[in-house]
Amino acid sequence: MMENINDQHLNDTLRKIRTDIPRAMDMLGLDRHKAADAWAQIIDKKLLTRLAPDFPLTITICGGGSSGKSTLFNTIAGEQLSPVGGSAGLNRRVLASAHSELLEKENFLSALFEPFGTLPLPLKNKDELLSRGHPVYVLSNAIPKNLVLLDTPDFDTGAKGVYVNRDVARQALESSDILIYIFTNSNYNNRENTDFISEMLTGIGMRKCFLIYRVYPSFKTREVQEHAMTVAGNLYGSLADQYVLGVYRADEDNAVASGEKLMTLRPVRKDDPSFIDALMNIDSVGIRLALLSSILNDVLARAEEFLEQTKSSNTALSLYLDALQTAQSHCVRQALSHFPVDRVMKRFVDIWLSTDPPFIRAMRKTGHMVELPFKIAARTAKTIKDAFSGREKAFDQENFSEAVKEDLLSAVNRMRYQTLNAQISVLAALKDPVTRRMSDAVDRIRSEKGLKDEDLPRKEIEQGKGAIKFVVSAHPVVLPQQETMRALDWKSIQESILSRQSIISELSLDIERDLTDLANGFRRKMGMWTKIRQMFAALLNVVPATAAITYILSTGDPVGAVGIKVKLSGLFGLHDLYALIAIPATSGLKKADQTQLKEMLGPIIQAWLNSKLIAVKDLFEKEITGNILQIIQDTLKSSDALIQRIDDDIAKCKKGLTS
Ligand SMILES: Nc1nc2c(ncn2[C@@H]2O[C@H](COP(=O)(O)OP(=O)(O)OP(=O)(O)O)[C@@H](O)[C@H]2O)c(=O)[nH]1
Ligand SMILES: [Mg+2]
Repeated sequence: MMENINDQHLNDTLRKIRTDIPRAMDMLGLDRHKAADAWAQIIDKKLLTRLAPDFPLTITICGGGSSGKSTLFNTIAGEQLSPVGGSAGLNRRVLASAHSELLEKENFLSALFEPFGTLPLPLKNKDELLSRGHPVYVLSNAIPKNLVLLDTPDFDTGAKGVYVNRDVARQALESSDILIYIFTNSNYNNRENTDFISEMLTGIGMRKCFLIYRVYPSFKTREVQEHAMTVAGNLYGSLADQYVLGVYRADEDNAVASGEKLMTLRPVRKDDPSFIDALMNIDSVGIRLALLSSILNDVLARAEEFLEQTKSSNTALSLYLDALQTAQSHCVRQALSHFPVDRVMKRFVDIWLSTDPPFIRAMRKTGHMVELPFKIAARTAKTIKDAFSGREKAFDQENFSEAVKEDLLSAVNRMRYQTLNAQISVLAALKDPVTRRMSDAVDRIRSEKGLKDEDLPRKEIEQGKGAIKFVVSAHPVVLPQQETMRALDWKSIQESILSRQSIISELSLDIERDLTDLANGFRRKMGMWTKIRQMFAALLNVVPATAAITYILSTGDPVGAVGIKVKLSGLFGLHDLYALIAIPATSGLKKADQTQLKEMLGPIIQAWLNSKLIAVKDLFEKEITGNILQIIQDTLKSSDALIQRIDDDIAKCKKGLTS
């Protein structure tokens, strides 16, 4: 397993994951926060570096302000290199030190400081460390040749979560291999401090550390040990034994404070070697490989978590797409609440007559055949309309276009509201295949951990309606486009849509063709002209009446309704779409005539509505939803591909590690 860590393929794959995960998260509008950025930093700093396994380990002194970090640094170096003083927060930048043999090696410094993104400069004057700036280095032949020692700024000077030096400290700690944590009696049990260090030690990859307790000489070994164990427990939990390399005490000494002496470090556990011996004997290759493999495992585990988040967001996006398209279907349907039966029928009759075989036309001219005076029939409509009751409303020609306008206006307003709202609320029929998909998506997203409750999609069974109500938050991906749309002049969009109102009532070329095909079809089926006459008689009796009837376009089979029921080709999410043209009881049709009328009108209604449903949907997409739908579809397409690739790459890495 360990040899594989420096494997080139593994490195390349890791590099891909490292760029793909933030890209996927950005693509889906996920907030990367610190988590994903810190993860990427670790990969850059620890896994994608070109360090040879025998490269010296970076050992970093860390601790709260004025805990004695610089004093300890000087103690290890054997001379006063780093400034020490009573006011916490003295050191403002990182100081590195190593043996001259190392520092003189070509490219050593650039490799060492690669994680910092800047080359260090030699320390000229101790005071440089008192102001912020690039890291500096100083030579010290007292430092074991397998180590590079860092002195860091404190991470706790400041107040209320604003720590002046923490970012600099964090950068150094994240790039180091071993930590030396120095604490005092006043801060050993400070959870905020140990939590921060613990994150550095155990966050991604497990690092080992030395504990240095700066303590009053009067403290008994048992007390010192107890306090040190508290610290170790706070840092590593139950794993403390495996990761604490040694515990040392540095007794308070005025000679140290006055700069006359360096610290004296004594092992707390009596069998431990001296601190310097412990440093000298560090198995740097072993520690590096163990660290790299634990970082790699954690990095992959984190990658899987991030990938889960992106998958969940991707699911949420396709759920939103389904909800938006379902909402659009409802609005399109709403725009087609009225059906101009009279207009369609009149045209059909015209087509029928004009496609009559010549001998019938001739007969008609000579009066051998009953004329079909449609105008007269239409006039009777007015007298009949008063007979209708309940939901069956009456419309004449002018009212019809008013009604269409009203339908269209409320449909487009509803569509805009759904598109721009913070959430879509939509009913989906239980029977629709899309409902299953949406329902599964809701379950999957809700089972994800760490999501805010108000953002979670919801579903409720609507008792008695055979439907599920979905409430789906607008996905982050659509927010910018929603903003753009809000800034548009809605009045003029509305006008533009209304100016196209005729697409609902007009007899388009498609419909002309459909009606002609139907006429030919009927003629072929009927054959005998007596039958044809019979049929027209029925039509004439009834068409004026039906012309005045509101038709009901509904989902779900309108069982028991009296009228002409037609199953339409499904709109998105509305597969069970029916149109019903009520036939009033007053029409006086005989049962047989009714059946014939249904046979005749049914296909005409069907052809008309199917073509209108598409026309209105196209209009909505052009004027309202098109851009958002496009953005969602594009994002889904590219994030699907990216997710798949990351999935494969993570699997490849894991396979590489276990083989
Ligand atoms: N009496 C006593 N004072 C010490 C000892 N070690 C350090 N000090 C003093 O504690 C103060 C802080 O020490 P530093 O080494 O500067 O502490 P630091 O952790 O580097 O502090 P910052 O860089 O400000 O974060 C200085 O005045 C030191 O002289 C010790 O063993 N005994
Ligand atoms: Mg210091």
